[in-house]
Amino acid sequence: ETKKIKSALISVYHKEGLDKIVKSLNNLGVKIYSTGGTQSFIQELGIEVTAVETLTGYPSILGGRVKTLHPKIFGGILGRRDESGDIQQMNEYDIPEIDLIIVDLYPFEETVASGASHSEIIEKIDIGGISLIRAAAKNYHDVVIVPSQKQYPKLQEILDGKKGETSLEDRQFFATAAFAVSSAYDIAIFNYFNKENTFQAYRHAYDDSKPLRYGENPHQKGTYFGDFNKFFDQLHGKEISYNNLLDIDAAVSLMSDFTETTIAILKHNNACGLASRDSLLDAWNDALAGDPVSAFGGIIISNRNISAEVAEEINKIFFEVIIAPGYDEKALQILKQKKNRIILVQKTSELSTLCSRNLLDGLLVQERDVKSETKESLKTVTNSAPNEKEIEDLLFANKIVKHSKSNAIVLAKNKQLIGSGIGQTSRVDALKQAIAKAKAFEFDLEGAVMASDAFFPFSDSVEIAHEAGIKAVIQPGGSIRDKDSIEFCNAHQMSMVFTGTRHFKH
Ligand code: 93A
Repeated sequence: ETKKIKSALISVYHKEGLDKIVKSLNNLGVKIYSTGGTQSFIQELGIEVTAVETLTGYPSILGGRVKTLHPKIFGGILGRRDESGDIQQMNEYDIPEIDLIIVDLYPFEETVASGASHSEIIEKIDIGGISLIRAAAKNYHDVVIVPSQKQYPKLQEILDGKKGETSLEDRQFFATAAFAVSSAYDIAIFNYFNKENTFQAYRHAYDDSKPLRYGENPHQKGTYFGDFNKFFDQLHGKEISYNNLLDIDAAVSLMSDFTETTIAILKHNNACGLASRDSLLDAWNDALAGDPVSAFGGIIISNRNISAEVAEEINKIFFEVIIAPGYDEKALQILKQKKNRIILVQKTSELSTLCSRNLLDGLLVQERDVKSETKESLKTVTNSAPNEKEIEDLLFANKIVKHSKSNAIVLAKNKQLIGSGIGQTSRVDALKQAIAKAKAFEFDLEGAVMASDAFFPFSDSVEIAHEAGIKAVIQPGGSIRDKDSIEFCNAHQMSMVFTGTRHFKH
């Protein structure tokens, strides 16, 4: 629904960049209301502006701490233009509609960073501005909110290119920006107040916070902020730990790429065993065979319900956590024999599309790696192409390598993980580790396939793979020396496919 801006309230701390906006507003005949310093700035441009005091009938009081906080202003923002009751009250109390709010908040963080005194910092907690932002964003159906200078270019475009007309989509875009600004602002204030950086302070607000017994190590405190119950029902076992959560997250992500009957065993967030089979029992046996040593104390994830028969086998080893969509009653009885064992029913695999982590006292955010390769996304780059069975294994290995810590190499055969090298500083080391593991558990590498999470910088990897008996390779490609690896494969009857997609995971 298109709306035309007819009136605006401007209250900004930093005035730079505002002149152009004000001139455009003036050209469109928009009525402008404004606060103290902003009002003077606009007047100096020779543009007509009404002081908020004229509107409210109150002067700016308490040292400017109360200047816009008034029903005439908030009524003008929050009044719904299509609700007869609101319209009636706005007429009754002589409240003008305010269609556009431009705010630039008191610089709280900058004031903290400047080493200002506590009282100076407290003064810089913007109340009126944040209220204007939230009110206007709440009524985005009727009002345009520009919550910081960052949105000036988009507003300018609307004023100059669209004669001040906005679509509902435009207003929703601004409202989203508004809540981003207001929430970040409040987080900055919270961080200032939470000087001790205690978990306790966080718990005031997060319903879903779960204090953990400790963090990654017993001397570190830890808390999980999130809704574990959204994903799982815990049927049995001890309290979930920080490291359990890391593994559970990794397991759920990994399994989301498998649709066939599959079991994976993870240790330290990486798969150490994984097999896809027609029967779950076979999947278990072959997942375990991948690395029975690492499996000790690991976590198990299945994408099929656990039967008594499978539970009987799983019960033979020591593990921390088991995740499955469900358990047969008898299976549950068997698995519950160990008091501490964490038994989880997975209810959903829908993880948020964005992932974040903390570093350098900041936040690093990215989209989740949800890209997965299919037969169609493979490009054969060697003279010989992989056969059908090899293609299956290549795609299978590629799914595992995507979820393994970089640098990673995964070796697979008959949809079984038979060796992997994980978290190595060189790709060759990852490959050597993968081969060593496969050999340690007496796998015959003849006819196995190799997947790499990123390209091979040199031909050494394919050379080592060839020596081990590997016949087919999957990798993203894209190295300036791809040719060297391809030529070596051609000379040694190996096939190689490129996916074009790198799957780093750090
Ligand atoms: O002290 S406030 O929290 N009280 C208010 O009522 C109020 N209204 C707007 N600060 C308030 N503002 C802020 O004033 C705006 O967010 C903006 O940062 C600043 C603009 O003041 P001036 O126009 O006087 O320079």
